[in-house]
This record gives sequence, C-alpha cells and structure tokens, in this order.
Amino acid sequence: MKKLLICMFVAILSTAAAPVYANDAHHQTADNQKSYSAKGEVVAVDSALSKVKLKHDPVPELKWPSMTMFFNVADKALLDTVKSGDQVEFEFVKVDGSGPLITKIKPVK
Ligand SMILES: [Cu+2]
Repeated sequence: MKKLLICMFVAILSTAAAPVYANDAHHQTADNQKSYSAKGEVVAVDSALSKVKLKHDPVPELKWPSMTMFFNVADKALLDTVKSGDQVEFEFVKVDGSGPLITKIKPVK
C-alpha cells in the first residue's frame, strides 16, 4: 500500500511538471507556424481530398498577388460550412513541402 502511495505521488509530480513542456511546445508551434488571414471566393470544394479552390485577395505579408489556387484544409469538417460562390475569410499556415494549409474558414455575411 505504501508503495502504491509513492507511485501516486510521483504521478502527481509528473503531471504538475507537464504544463511547462506544453507551453514550450505551444510557443515553438506559434513561431514556426505563423498564420496568415485573407479573404476570397470559393471556386470549388473537394471534400474527398480535403482541398478547397479559392480566388483569394492579395496577401501582402507573403507578397502574394490575388490568384485562384488550391489550399489544403487541416480538417475536412471545415469544408462543411462553405460552398462554391461563397465569399469567405480564412486563415492558413505555410507548411514546408506541402503548401499552404487552411486552419480556419468561414463565410462572410
Ligand atoms: Cu495564391
């Protein structure tokens, strides 16, 4: 019984230490994955491939002109809220090697 109590004590200590690592990881993610926001119009939605084709406005931060292009989406469910022809606001991160990835997208009302 005494041994069990020691185990629990150790477990509690490790749990208390965990948030330090979590914050650290979060900080790194924020640095590496700067997110950009832009507006545009949905040209096509491909739920099967988790992609959306957008005619987007310029993104000055990236020196992108306005253009029509495909974006990958982080979660297929994001595409349930938009359809072709919708004016949208979206946020994306740049992922090395696989292009921009949309993390948020919503129709503009
Ligand atoms: Cu583009």
